Amino acid sequence: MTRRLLIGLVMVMLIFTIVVPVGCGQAKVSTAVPVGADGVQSLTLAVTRDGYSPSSFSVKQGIPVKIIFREVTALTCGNEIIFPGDLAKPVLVKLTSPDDQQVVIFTPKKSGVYQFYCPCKCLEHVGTFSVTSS
Ligand SMILES: [Cu+2]
Repeated sequence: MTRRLLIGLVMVMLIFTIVVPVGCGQAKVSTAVPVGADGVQSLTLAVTRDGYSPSSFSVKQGIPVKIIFREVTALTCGNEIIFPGDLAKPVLVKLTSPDDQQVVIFTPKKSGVYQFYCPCKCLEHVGTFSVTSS
C-alpha cells in the first residue's frame, strides 16, 4: 500500500517537473516575424482585452519592419502606443477609432531587447521585441 502510494507520488512529481517548465516556456516564446516576398518583416500588433497580441516578438536586424497597429475592442489607454521606431527616437502612434490602423515602419539597426507600451505604461500594455543579428 505505502509503496504504491510512494510510486504514485513520484509519478505525480515527475509529471510536474516535465510538464510545468515546458508550459511556462511556451508562454514566453516570442513570435518570430517572417520576411515577406516584399523583403519586409510585417506583423499585425493588436490591442485586445488582455493586452498586446503578440506581446512579444522577434525580428532580424537590418531588415525593414512594418508594424500594423490595430485594436480588437474599444479600449481605454490601449489605443495609444509608444514604439521605439528607428530605435533612436520613440514614436507615439494613436488609433482614433476601433477600425483605425496605424503603420510603423523602421529598420532595426542594433540587436537587443526593446519595449513598446502605452503612455501610462500600465501592466497589460507593455510588450517587448528582440532584434537578432543574422
Ligand atoms: Cu495602458
